[in-house]
Amino acid sequence: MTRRDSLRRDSLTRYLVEKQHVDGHIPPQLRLLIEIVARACKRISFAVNKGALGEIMGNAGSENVQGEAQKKLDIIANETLIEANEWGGHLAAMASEEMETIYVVPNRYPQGEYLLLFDPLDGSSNIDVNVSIGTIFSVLKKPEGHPGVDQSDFLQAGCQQVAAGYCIYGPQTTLVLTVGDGVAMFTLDREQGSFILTEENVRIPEDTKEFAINMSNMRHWEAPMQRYIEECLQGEEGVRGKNFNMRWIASMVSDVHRIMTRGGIFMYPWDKREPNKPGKLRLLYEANPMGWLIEQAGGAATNARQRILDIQPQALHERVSVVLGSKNEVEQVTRYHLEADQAKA
Ligand code: P6P
Repeated sequence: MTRRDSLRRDSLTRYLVEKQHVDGHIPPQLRLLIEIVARACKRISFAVNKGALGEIMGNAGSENVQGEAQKKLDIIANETLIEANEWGGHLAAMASEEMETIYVVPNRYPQGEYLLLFDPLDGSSNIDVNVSIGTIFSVLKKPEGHPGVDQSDFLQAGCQQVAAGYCIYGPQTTLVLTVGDGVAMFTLDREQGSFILTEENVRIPEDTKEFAINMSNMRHWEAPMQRYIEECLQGEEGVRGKNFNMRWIASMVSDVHRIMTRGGIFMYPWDKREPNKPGKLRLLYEANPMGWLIEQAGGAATNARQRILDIQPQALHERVSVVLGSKNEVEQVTRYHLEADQAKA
């Protein structure tokens, strides 16, 4: 490797240009979209990092479509993504956890062929306690064959995504991205103001000894989920023959980033507190983008019974159970649920 190569740190722009020209993997409009989302995430990162100095902490005094209290930063992040993307000519519409209906690009701007979905600031309950949070995004192509755009255009299975990623606002601000040929990580260089490629071809170990779940809900889970966790807790004396460690940050982006970095399994299962809800997390702008990233890194993602990316959405803010991470552990949890279903049948 020459000195120049050893010093070379590809920027996000260079990485995307090479994907566009060298691999022919992403069209110019999709490259533009990803770069604009990255710039919006950079602005969100600067706002988040201001903390109490920025008059941006605490609740906004409003609720989102989920009935959850909105943080001031939830609204700032949402508006940042809308304003950054609406004029560029690459989008037809956007959907957000913070907006009940889709946001159609105003007629005063050129219309594009892509749909952008996002959770603008996931884990925002952690903002006031200075724990890492993040932005999650997913990109679909608008279905052809009809003029205009409506909510039904967003109801596509996760396997239809053309790009997905998240940006974690922690000790470092890191953008994690896939366009369908593996996962790359870009760390924000605050001096230059640009995202620099710091990891390529991310791989998740197929086995793990670390699980992430909110244990306080254990009594509410289905029996197969209780069985899996009980076996983990039995450690090397139990049927698993190994000791497990537990993590729960209550910030999906942070828990997923740990898994992308060193493996693990993350679960947010159905529970009987709200039996009509399949889970807490949202399919279109949380489970689908995270599920694709995990699969692209060699992991697996199911709703405890089927592959998340195969689920056909019925509603924009549809919820789903989530089991994702190291392949062999996800398969074990899924197998327990399917065996329990068969035993009931
Ligand atoms: P709980 C954050 O509100 C979130 O949507 C995910 O980021 C996180 O994994 C989960 O909810 C935490 O939920 O019930 O443990 O607070």
